[in-house]
Amino acid sequence: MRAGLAGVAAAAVAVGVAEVVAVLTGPLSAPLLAVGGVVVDNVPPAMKDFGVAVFGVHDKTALITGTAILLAAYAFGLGIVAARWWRAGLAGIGLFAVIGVAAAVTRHDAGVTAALPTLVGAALAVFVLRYLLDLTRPDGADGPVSDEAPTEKAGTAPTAYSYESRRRFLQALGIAGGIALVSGFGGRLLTSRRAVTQARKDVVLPAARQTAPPLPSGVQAQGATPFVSSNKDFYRIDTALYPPQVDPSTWQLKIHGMVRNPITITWEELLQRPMIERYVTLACVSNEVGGDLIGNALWLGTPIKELLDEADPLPGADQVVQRSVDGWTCGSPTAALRDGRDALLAVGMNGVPLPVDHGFPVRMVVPGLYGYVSACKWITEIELARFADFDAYWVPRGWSQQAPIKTESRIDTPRDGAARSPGTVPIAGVAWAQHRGISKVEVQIDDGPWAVAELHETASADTWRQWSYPWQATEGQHILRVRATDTSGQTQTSTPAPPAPDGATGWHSVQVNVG
Ligand SMILES: Nc1nc2c(c(=O)[nH]1)N[C@H]1C(S)=C(S)[C@@H](COP(=O)(O)O)O[C@H]1N2
Ligand SMILES: [Mo]
Repeated sequence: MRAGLAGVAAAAVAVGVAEVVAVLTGPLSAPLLAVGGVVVDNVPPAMKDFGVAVFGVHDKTALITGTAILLAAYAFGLGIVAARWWRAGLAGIGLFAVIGVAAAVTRHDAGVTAALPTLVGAALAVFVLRYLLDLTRPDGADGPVSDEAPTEKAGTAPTAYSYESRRRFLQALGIAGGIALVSGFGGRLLTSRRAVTQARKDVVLPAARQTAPPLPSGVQAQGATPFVSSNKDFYRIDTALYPPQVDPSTWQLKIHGMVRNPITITWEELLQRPMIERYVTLACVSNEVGGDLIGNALWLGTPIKELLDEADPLPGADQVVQRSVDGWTCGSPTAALRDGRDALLAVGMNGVPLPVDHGFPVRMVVPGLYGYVSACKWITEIELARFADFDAYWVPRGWSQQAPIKTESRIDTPRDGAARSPGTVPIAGVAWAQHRGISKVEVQIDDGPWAVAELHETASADTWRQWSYPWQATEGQHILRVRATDTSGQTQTSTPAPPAPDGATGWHSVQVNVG
């Protein structure tokens, strides 16, 4: 037990101090985040249907916690082994170092310095473990922990622990724990102070040459989700365990590949370009039927079409590959980005610079395409290519190369399992078919006929549309269903499909108890 605790304490000091070193070498070079990042990038495609494929905030916390628990278990065992056979303990720490270093230096754009946090941590772990283990020697046992493999005699040493030896051990354990906590949290704090928060505060967004038309007064259906999602409530999905910190003063966008005129533009140059403001509803392909991985915001940005026209893509360049500073990629059809839709290289979200979590300083926003094929955050590179020649991040992981957003609808009120009194019960929700637009929403009560819901006004075909329906509810348990039709005349299919490979289908339904 004591030896196990010594192992855990040594690992905690290693991880904590590594966080301090990582203040200099970058947050992703700290062993926990580095290993977590490797896990994120290597989740087997077979797990894609469990929604692991896109990492929301909760998946990230779970992943880091899980990695930490595994490490603690490993360190506990290592302490016990090391108490009997020191060299095996050393080898165990060596293995930890190899894994941590390998993970850190293979992260996108990592230099050799990314190895430092793990190396410093591992070296300290050796000393801490040795020191603590020596304190765990029972009184009367001679010398330090054995360097040799255990012999028959090992373990037969006297086992009397005096009060004094226990006190010394616990004291040392406490000090090690304190060092781990202070360095771990201190390192994190210093890292966050190096973040781009201040640079973001200093940004003054240019005025839009063309502002979005004011929202019609009737966009909001009572009981439906807010028509404009606040930045705080806007869903967040990405593979970044620590959001990339990109200083606008050093930001650049390179447009190259199959183009006649490669272009590189800086932040200053980008802000000089004509900006427009548009409401666009983003949606995640991993959204389940009825799910909330969808949000609508007012984006400020420059039309990507104009930049692409200047770069002048070569014939055959049917894919616009977007790459973020952390190496993530997505690919959109070149035709979609040049067909006149409001595809933006965006710098503003709901009147403020992009939040760091949503891609500060620059991201793409493309009406009508799922986020994983169009909405690159922290973008730094655009490469014209052929779909036949390049698969972006999620494609080898089991998702389609091309993924236009499917026509979908959702009931926001009543919630599933809600109770209501008989009489008029408002049903309301949202429907979306970005860039085509919604033309009809229908509601079905139990197995009754489909009834046409009232469609509320909306900003454009690129935004979701709210709907409502006054239901004359009768006593009993009822199932409410919704389906939408887009302006191309397509009605949502009733056939349920999971999110992979190109978006979920099926009708959203809720159960309501009236009584
Ligand atoms: N750099 C980067 N950009 C990214 C992703 C990512 O993992 N990394 N995820 C994409 C996905 S899957 C979606 S749905 C949208 C979500 O954007 P949001 O987090 O601003 O809502 O971002 C896209 N852009
Ligand atoms: Mo997504």
